[in-house]
Amino acid sequence: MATSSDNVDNVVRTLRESLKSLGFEVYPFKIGWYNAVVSQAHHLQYSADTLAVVVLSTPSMFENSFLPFLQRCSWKGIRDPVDQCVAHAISTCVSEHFPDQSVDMAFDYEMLPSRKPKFLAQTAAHVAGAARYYQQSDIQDPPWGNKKMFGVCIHPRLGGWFAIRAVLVWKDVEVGEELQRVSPPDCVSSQEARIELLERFNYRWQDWTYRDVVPTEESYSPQQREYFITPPAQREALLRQWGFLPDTEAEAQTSVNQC
Ligand code: B12
Repeated sequence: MATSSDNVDNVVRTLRESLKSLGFEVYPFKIGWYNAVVSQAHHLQYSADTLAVVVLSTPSMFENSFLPFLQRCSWKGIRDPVDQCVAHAISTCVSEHFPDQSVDMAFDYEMLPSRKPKFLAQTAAHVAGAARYYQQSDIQDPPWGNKKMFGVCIHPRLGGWFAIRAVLVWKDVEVGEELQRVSPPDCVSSQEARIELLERFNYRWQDWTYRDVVPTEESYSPQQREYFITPPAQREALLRQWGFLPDTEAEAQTSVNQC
C-alpha cells in the first residue's frame, strides 16, 4: 500500500493538469472526513484514510468539453449527453494517467440499488474545501417551521455556476497528515443572506438567481443557458437545431469516432 505524500500530490497534480482545460476542478479529501458527517446509510465503504477526489464542472466545461464531444464522438440519445460527456472525459483521464491503479468512479447521477445516490455530492464538495454547503441547520431559528429546505453549495469564485460531477476513490492509496483539511470559504456569512439563498434555491431555483448570491468570476454563456433552460426532453431537438445529430444505434456501432 502506498503512503507517500508524492502519491497525493501526483494524483491531484495529474488530474488538475489534464482536466483544467476541459473545464473541471479537482479537490482531494479523505473518506473519513465524509463519513464523519453523513449518516451510516450514506457511508462510503472504504477505510478512513483512503484518498478520494471530488470533481466539479465549471462554466467552461460546456464550450471546452461538451460541444467538442458532440462534434467528435458518436453519442446516443438514450442517456443525458452532458452526463455521457463528463463520464467520458473523467474516465479517459483516469485510464490514460493511472492505468495501473485501482480507481473507483462514481457520478452524481448514479444511484445504488437502495435508490440512494452513490455519494452525496454537496457533502463531498464541502469536506474537500471546494464549495461550502449551506443547510437548514446553518440557520438559527429558521423561519420555515417544519418544512424541509434543500441545502446548496456556493463556490467562492463561481457562486452557483458549477455542478458537482464525480467522486473518484484511489482504493489503494492511504494518506496521513500530508493531506491537510481546508475549510470551504464562507462567502454567505450572514443569517439574512443564508435565508435568502435557501429561499432562492428552494422556491425560485428556475430563475437561477441563487447562482448569483455572491459576485462571480465566470458564469454560463448564452448558449449554455439556452441548453440548460430547455427541458431535458427537448434538449435533443435543440442539439439537432444546432447541427449536432445523435447517432442511430446502427451508426454508433460502426462509427470510427465512437468515444
Ligand atoms: C435527489 C436530488 C434532488 C432531489 C431532492 C433534493 C435533495 N437535496 O434531497 C430534487 C429532484 C428535488 C432535486 C432538485 C434540484 N437539484 Co438536485 N440533486 C439530487 C441528488 C441526485 C442527490 C441529493 C440527495 O439525495 N441528498 C440526500 C440528502 C439526505 O442529503 P442531505 O440533505 O445533504 O443530508 C446529508 C447532509 O446533511 C450530511 N451532513 C450532516 N451533517 C453535516 C454537516 C456538514 C458540515 C456537512 C458538509 C454535511 C452534513 O448528512 C446528510 C445525510 O446523512 C444530488 C446529486 C448527488 N449525487 O448528491 C443533486 C444536487 C443536490 N441537485 C442539484 C441541483 C442544482 C438541483 C436543482 C436546482 C435542479 C437542477 N439540477 O438544476 C433542483 C433544486 C432543488 C429544488 N428546489 O427542487 C445540485 C446542487 C448543486 C449545489 N450547488 O449545491 C446537485 C449536487 C447536483 C449536481 N450535480 O451538482 N435534486
